[in-house]
Amino acid sequence: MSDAKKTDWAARRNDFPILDQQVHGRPLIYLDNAATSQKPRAVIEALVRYYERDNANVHRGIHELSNRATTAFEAGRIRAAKFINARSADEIVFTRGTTEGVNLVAHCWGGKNLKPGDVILLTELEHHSNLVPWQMLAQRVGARLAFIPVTGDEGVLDLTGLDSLLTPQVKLLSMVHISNSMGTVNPVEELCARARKLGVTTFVDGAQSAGHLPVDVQAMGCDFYAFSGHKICGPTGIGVLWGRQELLETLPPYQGGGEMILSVGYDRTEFKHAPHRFEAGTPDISGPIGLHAAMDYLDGIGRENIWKHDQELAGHAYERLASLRNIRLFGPKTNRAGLVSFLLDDVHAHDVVTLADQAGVALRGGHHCTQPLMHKLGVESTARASFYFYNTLAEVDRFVDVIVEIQKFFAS
Ligand code: C6P
Repeated sequence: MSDAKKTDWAARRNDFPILDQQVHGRPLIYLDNAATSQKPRAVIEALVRYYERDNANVHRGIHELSNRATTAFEAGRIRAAKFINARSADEIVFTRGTTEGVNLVAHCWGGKNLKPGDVILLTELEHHSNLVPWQMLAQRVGARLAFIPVTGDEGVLDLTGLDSLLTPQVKLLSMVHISNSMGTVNPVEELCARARKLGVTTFVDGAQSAGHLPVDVQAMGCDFYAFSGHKICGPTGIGVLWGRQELLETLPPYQGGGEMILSVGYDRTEFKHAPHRFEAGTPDISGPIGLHAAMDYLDGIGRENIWKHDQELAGHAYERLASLRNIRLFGPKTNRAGLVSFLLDDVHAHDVVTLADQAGVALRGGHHCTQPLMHKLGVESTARASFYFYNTLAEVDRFVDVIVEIQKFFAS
């Protein structure tokens, strides 16, 4: 029997107090996990414990509470390094989330390394967080963006023209690991290897991957990887940017302020080494503490088990939806991450989500912060169900039954 089969998923579900409630008189079925995940008791209790016993500012006090807070905060950094197999905790920069990770690299790495005429290569699948910061950077330094195309509704990258896209002008390849609107799993190891051979720096947006499958940044072969705590059962407001240490050390600070300095004079400042030079001011202290608990919790289950469970739920949802008429499905048919994206003929995605909500099913409808991709596919929006390990096959069935009811409602 596989480990995935041995996991007691019902017990794991009971770790999430929020799931035990009714919405509009129906049991809540939370299928908006790509937007944010729910929090297990272990994470909630770690936060309460910190605020009840240890709360103090970090890195500056020499009293007991400050020492405890600092130790717990830095333990979160060590845990994050282990979570993604970084070589050292010094490669872990705490951010507010994936978005800030991209902005930090665009500002610090891009500002230092890009010049007019350089090219930033992205994919057509990118979330606005991994697009807008690069547009802003390109405008600032006179660089330009290029895109690896997607095939169409399947949302798979078309790599046939990659060699011609990887021109000598390309200095950075930044790409999403798992697409939040299509469920595509990009071949990031292969793409990083091809870029690396040409001396191109690589950034991987791990917002949808870090909490769903085992991540090893060294094996991935990228230079930067970013993710958000709130999508992996951790608190909001905390995220991780990983960068190769030798690269981080070459970068200028992101923001100026307290805690990122070695010494300050009225006219000049000497900055700390990475990662502290990127963390100006009082950080989100409880964030890494809650994140630590979340990482322990997820690895207690095993991300390979979570991945198998995600795929089982999404595969079942996709198959059942594909058997319906008057539906357009997006994303790959196989090797799909734990979400399904779809449109019912002649029904706006927002209407699907509103009616599903009345039945207790939380979906997301909209452009999913991938507007250019939606335009390319000729749609404004899709409805999306995104799963996590605490969802069940029975919930997937109920979700599809609700979609069938919505179809009938609009057909009548
Ligand atoms: N996607 C979704 O519902 P932040 O907001 O910084 O935690 O994450 C941004 C982000 C970046 N990349 C990808 C691939 C993402 O999916 C997200 C967040 C949410 O799909 C909110 S739009």
